[in-house]
Amino acid sequence: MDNAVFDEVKRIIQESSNIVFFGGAGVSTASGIPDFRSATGLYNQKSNTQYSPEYMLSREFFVTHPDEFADYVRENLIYENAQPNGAHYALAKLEKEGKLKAIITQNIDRLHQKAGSKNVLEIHGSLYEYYCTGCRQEYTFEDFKSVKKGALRCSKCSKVVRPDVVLYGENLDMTVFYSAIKAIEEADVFIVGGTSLVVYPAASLLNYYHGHKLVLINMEKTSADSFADYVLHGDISQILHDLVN
Ligand code: CNA
Repeated sequence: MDNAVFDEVKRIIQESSNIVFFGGAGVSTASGIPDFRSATGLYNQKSNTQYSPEYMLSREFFVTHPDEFADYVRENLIYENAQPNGAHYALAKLEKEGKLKAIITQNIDRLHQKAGSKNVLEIHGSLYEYYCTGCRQEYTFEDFKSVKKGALRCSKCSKVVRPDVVLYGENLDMTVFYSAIKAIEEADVFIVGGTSLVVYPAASLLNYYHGHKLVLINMEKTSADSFADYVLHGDISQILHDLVN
């Protein structure tokens, strides 16, 4: 990692009171939750089904195979005992100090909130909220967990209960997405990290930043390296911790 860039980013974080963070699965890998696209990610792991993980996380698969979908979520996405890491805590600290205005996350693991962050915009939803696809009755994670195999069915209308996450082929909640755009448009420093920036429309959020302090922190190169103002390659849990403490 480039020490001069690190020192410069540390300085701009110290001087700013309007930082916005946008992150993805790489923010939580140090907490033991695999991402999708790294060598050790979910997309590269062997599975005992004929379907690709991408397809199993699509609206089409959910609608046609609700029980297999629920089993896949239970076995591969839920890490109930995972704890926040240095990245989550560093961002929570910046918010507490009045320096960070919003966290925009593609993650569905609730670890930012576990670390104490308050203004978290979950653009892909959360695995810890559930609703009935028939009557929209809300259910809890505990309800979902109480079923050991297959999907939870609604006690009122018997339809399938699903996690409140955005699947491939589904639209984002535009209220949350517009709040994310507004925060980015108003940001002084925009830190983007732990994301491959290949999932749209999430990745298009970078287009809404108009400043000159775009900081990119990622293990591997991304398509945004060429236009970011500062690029730091490495483990974001360590880098954000070191930048903030
Ligand atoms: P991705 O496409 O799997 O990319 C992850 C990126 O993070 C890669 O570029 C890695 O190089 C990088 N990375 C991995 N570990 C680290 C680390 N320790 N430090 C720095 N960089 C690291 O994931 P994206 O978030 O870009 O894709 C969006 C998907 C992934 C969203 O829809 C999420 O819901 C989904 N996802 C979420 C979780 C979670 O909630 N923790 C886990 C897995 C996937």
